[in-house]
Parts: sequence; structure tokens; C-alpha cells
Amino acid sequence: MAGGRIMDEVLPVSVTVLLPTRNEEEALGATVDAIPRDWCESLEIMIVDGSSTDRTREIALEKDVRVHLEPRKGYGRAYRTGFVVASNDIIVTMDADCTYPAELIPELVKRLLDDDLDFITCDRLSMAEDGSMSGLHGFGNWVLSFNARLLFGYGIKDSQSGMWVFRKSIFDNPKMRPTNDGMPLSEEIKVLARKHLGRKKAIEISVPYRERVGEAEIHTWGDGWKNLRFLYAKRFGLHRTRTEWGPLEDNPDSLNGTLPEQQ
Ligand SMILES: Nc1nc2c(ncn2[C@@H]2O[C@H](COP(=O)(O)OP(=O)(O)OP(=O)(O)O)[C@@H](O)[C@H]2O)c(=O)[nH]1
Ligand SMILES: [Mg+2]
Repeated sequence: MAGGRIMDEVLPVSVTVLLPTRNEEEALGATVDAIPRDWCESLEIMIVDGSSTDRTREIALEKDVRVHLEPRKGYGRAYRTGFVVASNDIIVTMDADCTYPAELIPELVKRLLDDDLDFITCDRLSMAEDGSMSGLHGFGNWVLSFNARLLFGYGIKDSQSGMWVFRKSIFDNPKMRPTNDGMPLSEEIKVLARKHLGRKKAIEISVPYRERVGEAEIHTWGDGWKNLRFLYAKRFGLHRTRTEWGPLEDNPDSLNGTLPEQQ
């Protein structure tokens, strides 16, 4: 990817970069700063914040990032709200911890448009940088991705990647709406994409992956086990949806320059 000017053309699309956050004060600023500007018609950057107790929301507001509160816990829960409240036609997701290559967003969106795709998931395993994934996480990832391939035969290398680029309209089909409120949403969305959009419209692209900034919330064994259990439950139709698709009705919604009283 060339440095400096990101792209010669302005892509004729509107894009929302959606970041779930829970206590990411150390990394959110840098994650937001790394997102290229002025390469598409309209760019919204927003966080779906899960009741962070640090300065995450303040930092977002300082950087003109839209803040949506989702008090219900969980990575998947944040996305199941964010996917509905995101304003724009194309959604790009990333963790707010500087691990994913934000500088590639314009190229990835361009690829989606040029190849008339519906969904891109970014594989981190082929190009992971030193220190980005501990041996245990790397192994866990391999186990989960292996099981996902075994159960669904959908041929995705990195079932746990959290960087996706897709058209919001994929959720017009209710079957495309992921149901899991936790980390397993990541593998679920890829299974659904391959199943309902097909291999031609839902593809995987390799991207670099970097060392995390700030402390992880992930519980290696607990999350790994939940992910594995979910794969089997999903495959055999045993999973349940615990909460509704979309935001809470009486949600405070986006904060426009103000922070709620601290509890
Ligand atoms: N809103 C919300 N966001 C969450 C929650 N749990 C995690 N996140 C965010 O979701 C993203 C993914 O979580 P991570 O802790 O990075 O999980 P991970 O990428 O599997 O673990 P690392 O490899 O250590 O980064 C981060 O931006 C978190 O801040 C939650 O309960 N609610
Ligand atoms: Mg992460």
C-alpha cells in the first residue's frame, strides 16, 4: 500500500467504521487516528461502548467520534446494536486496540465495490506480526478455525478475525443477522456470510496484524471454550438468541458532545 495520499479518487459511497469498546483508553485514540480520511463521500467513525469505566468515551468525543452506549455486556452484543445504528451503507469493523491495519480500509472498501462483493473478512493468521498473538492464542485460533472448517466446510482461514468490510444491506435478510452476544459472533458472522451470500460474494483477504495496545479483556480459556461450544451448538441448531437484534428502545443513544453523569 502506498503511503501519503491514500487514493486518487473519492469513492462514491458512505462508510461507517464501527469500533466496539470496553475500557480502551490506552488504544482508542491511536486506533481512530490511524483511520484514513477524505477517501469516500461520507465517513462516520463510531464506538459502541459497553459501559467503560475509564476515559474511553471522553477520548471518542474529543476526536469527534460518535458514541453509542450499549450497556448490555459482550462483544457480540455491541455489534448487534452497532450494525443497526450505523448510519452508512458500508460498515467496517475493527477492535479499538490498534491491532488491525486501519490504513487498508480504503483499499478494502474499493475492493468490495470493484468486485461487487457483499462481505470481506480479513485473515490475520497468514501475515501476523511478531508478538501480535501469543503462542496460546495462536494455537486457540487454529483449533477454532479448524473446527469451524470441519463443521461448516466454509473454507475460512481465520474464524476469529474481527475486521470485516461489508454492505449494511446484508442484514435486510433476517437470516444474516448474527445471534451471539459474545466473542462467538465473530465466527458466526463468517459462517452466515458464506452460507447466505455465497463464496463469490463473501471472501477472505489476508492483512497484517499487530501487537495489542492496552490490556485485553479476553479470557483465553473461557472465551476459547465458549467459541468452540458455540460452533457445535450453531452447527446442530442448539443455540438460542438471548437478546433482540438492534439497540435498546429507551437507550440514551448517541452522545453528541456530552457525557452522562458517572455512576
Ligand atoms: N461494547 C463492548 N465492547 C467490548 C466488550 N468486550 C470487548 N469489547 C471490545 O471488543 C474489541 C475486541 O476485544 P479484545 O479484548 O480486543 O478481544 P481480542 O481481540 O479477542 O483479544 P486480544 O487479542 O487480546 O486483543 C475491543 O475493542 C474491546 O474493547 C463488551 O462487553 N462491550
Ligand atoms: Mg483485540
